[in-house]
Amino acid sequence: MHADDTIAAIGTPPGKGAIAIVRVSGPAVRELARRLVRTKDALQPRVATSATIVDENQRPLDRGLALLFVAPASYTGEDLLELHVHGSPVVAREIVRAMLACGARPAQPGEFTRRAFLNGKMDLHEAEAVADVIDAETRSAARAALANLGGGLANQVRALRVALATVLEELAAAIDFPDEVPDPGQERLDTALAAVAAELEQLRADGERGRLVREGVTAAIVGPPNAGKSSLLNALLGEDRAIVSELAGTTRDTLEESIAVGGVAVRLVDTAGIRAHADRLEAAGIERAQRALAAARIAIVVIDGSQPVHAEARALLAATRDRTRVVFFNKADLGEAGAREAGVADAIVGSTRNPATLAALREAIAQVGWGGEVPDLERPHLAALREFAAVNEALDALARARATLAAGEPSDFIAGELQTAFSALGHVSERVAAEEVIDGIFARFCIGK
Ligand SMILES: Nc1nc2c(ncn2[C@@H]2O[C@H](COP(=O)(O)OP(=O)(O)OP(=O)(O)O)[C@@H](O)[C@H]2O)c(=O)[nH]1
Ligand SMILES: [Mg+2]
Repeated sequence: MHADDTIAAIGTPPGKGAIAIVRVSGPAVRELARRLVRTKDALQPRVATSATIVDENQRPLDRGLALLFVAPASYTGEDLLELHVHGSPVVAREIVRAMLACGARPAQPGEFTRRAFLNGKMDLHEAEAVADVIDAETRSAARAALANLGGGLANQVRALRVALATVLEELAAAIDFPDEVPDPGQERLDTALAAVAAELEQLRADGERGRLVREGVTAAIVGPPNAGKSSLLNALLGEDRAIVSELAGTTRDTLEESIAVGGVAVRLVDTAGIRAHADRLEAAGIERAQRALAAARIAIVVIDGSQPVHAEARALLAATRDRTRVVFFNKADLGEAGAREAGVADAIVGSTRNPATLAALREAIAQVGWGGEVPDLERPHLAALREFAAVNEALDALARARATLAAGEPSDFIAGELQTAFSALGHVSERVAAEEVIDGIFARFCIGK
């Protein structure tokens, strides 16, 4: 499949930088290179060549490096030219403008990668991994995305499909030629299906871990006014992000910042102190706090532990009892009377000013949030929801097939279920997807990728 138009875009982020990269891909690339790139010697594929870039009227725009890739040995599978120029947004824009003047058109977000997909350079799983590498907020997320670059997942799932197809063929042969081909036997069938199911379970479990490191979790910092919620946000963040004051009701709006805890991005949401008697403005803040609490995966309940625990704090402790939460009694430097009296198991008693308390809180967040440190994910794993859906469908069908066998039904009864599992897995391993799925994937990309 070859596009008949040529796309151009700046591949580096907007703003000043050391280098800006302009990319252009498509059938007109070599013609564009002839018109816009002046070099001493002819451009050789894959050789970085010092060049003067000129506009459509041959006026010099910049000096830089030109890199030509010839189809199909390029990222997009088409002729592709990269110009590395000085990192001025004006220069890069002028070069793109000259390319457009010579017949190229501006690239859509993700269009280079989309062409790579259409030209068979990568499957959808890998295309999404490209977006995930770019979106990664933590080192673990980047590692996990990297594990998905390369066709590893498709190959693994394809092998599982072959295993299912072999079982289906054996069943078919036994049905068609009952005299020559023996029935495969319940035990042998179950062993084969169990092995496929176990591998799918592993892909799914790794996929859940991948989603955690990729997407991170949200933790709402909630508690009565003046408990030290904003102080906690600032301390965990290591900067004075939120306003802190001795006045109750300082924080009105929710405020969100990300930190990395044990390889996982944690979005901390500081909220307004929750109390019953509040003015209108404060009440609006409290409502937002309640919403943030409801939406968060983890509740960090902050209470002034140096004072007797009053009704509002008790109500919040009761309301979050069945949630994934960390209870923190703050201001231990002033006393621990309240913390002792409340008697909450696993509560952390300490101070936002004490580094040991902060370390304990980070540890507790990782423990309640996802069971501790997340090891890096270095195997290919499920990433997109449609991949999870396909594997779930296959696992369900396999479970039904195994139940049928266990119930002593004739083995050809399971053929339909195996067919279902086989087709479902095709959505992961084969390059088939509805146009809107493809559109959805590439809409995530930035322009120039
Ligand atoms: N002694 C002591 N004071 C603290 C500690 N942590 C915070 N504070 C103080 O407690 C007061 C309230 O802190 P904030 O972080 O603004 O409390 P908050 O929970 O965000 O309050 P609201 O936004 O009003 O709901 C400030 O004067 C902080 O300096 C601590 O560990 N020990
Ligand atoms: Mg506050």
